[in-house]
Amino acid sequence: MKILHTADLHIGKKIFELSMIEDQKYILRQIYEIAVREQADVVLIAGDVYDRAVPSTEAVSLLDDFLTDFIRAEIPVIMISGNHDSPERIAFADRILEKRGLYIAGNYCEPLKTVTLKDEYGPVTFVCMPFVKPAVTGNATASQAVEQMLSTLPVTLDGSRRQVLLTHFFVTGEQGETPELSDSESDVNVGGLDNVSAGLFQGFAYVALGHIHRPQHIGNGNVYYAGAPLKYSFGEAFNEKSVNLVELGKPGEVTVRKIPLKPLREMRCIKGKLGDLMSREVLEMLGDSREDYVQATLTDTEELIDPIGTLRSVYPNVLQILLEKNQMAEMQEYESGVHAVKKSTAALFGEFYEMLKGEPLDEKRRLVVEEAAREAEEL
Ligand SMILES: [Mn+2]
Repeated sequence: MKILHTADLHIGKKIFELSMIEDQKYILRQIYEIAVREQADVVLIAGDVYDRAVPSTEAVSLLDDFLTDFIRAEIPVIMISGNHDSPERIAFADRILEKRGLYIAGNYCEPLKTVTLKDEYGPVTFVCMPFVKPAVTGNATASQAVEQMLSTLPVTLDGSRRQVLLTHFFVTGEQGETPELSDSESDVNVGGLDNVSAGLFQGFAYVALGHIHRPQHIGNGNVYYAGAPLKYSFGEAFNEKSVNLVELGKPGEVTVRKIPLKPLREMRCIKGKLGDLMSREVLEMLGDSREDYVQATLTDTEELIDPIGTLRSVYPNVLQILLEKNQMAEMQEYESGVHAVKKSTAALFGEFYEMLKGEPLDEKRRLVVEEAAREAEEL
């Protein structure tokens, strides 16, 4: 059985107030095409389907189109809610949709919802464990909640039968190894009561995780975060996004293949003086990449007039401008506050100057300041 695993679609997400819906439409189409090309037998969406509990109308329409494509192609879809989703809204009409091959697990229930599909080796049972706050299950920690939910399962986890789990918790390795995070998981608490050890999932042929946006394997078994299909922050500019194609053979036979995704627009970080970033050489070198989502770090020390407007004339999708001098100033602010008492007036002024200008006082200016400070202190 061929299983396509994705998660953290965050449909409707905005970055820097800009709608990503076009990029999402493009990437979801690509996921659909991969499923068809690879002849996937089922598609798993492991939570955070939408970005918010009450999604925008365009987000709802996009998910509707995405799911309809699969159902028309007779590829079943199994979907659970993540911490960003509203369980009730995600599960709308789920009992009707099941008859057409769309299985949705929204709300927490015990025993967990299961879906059984068959191939030439027999049945494969998919266990749906949507995100839930531990307190709702009557527990203090996510780990206890997960153990309780697993204990009520009508399945045996001795590895003799093929069982696949879909879930959306902060799953760590057996020794507490934490997954590598991105900048776009807005609500991950590392090392807290949210941790769930991958060791709890022994016996599952494959565990399809959502929650962490960087695709990765965690723990000792076949436990994988599919990662988000798109980069949702500039911190992810150098990460590649993908979906997992999982092939289950006889019990015990599992292969996992990462299939890379190619976005409509990349996330690109550029750095330099405003004039240089606008120069013909740089623009020619970038070519079509000028249309990417751009984060520009400007190294100019003098005041700039409307840098974002200027950049936008050649980088239409510039989203963020960082001024290097301000970043340096922020770093120094704390330090100078702490040591202020011990420093001379001239030294303090020197720091103040550097904070504003982004460069230290030169020798000539330093002498002038020292002279002025001495005169003032003698008064
Ligand atoms: Mn997420």
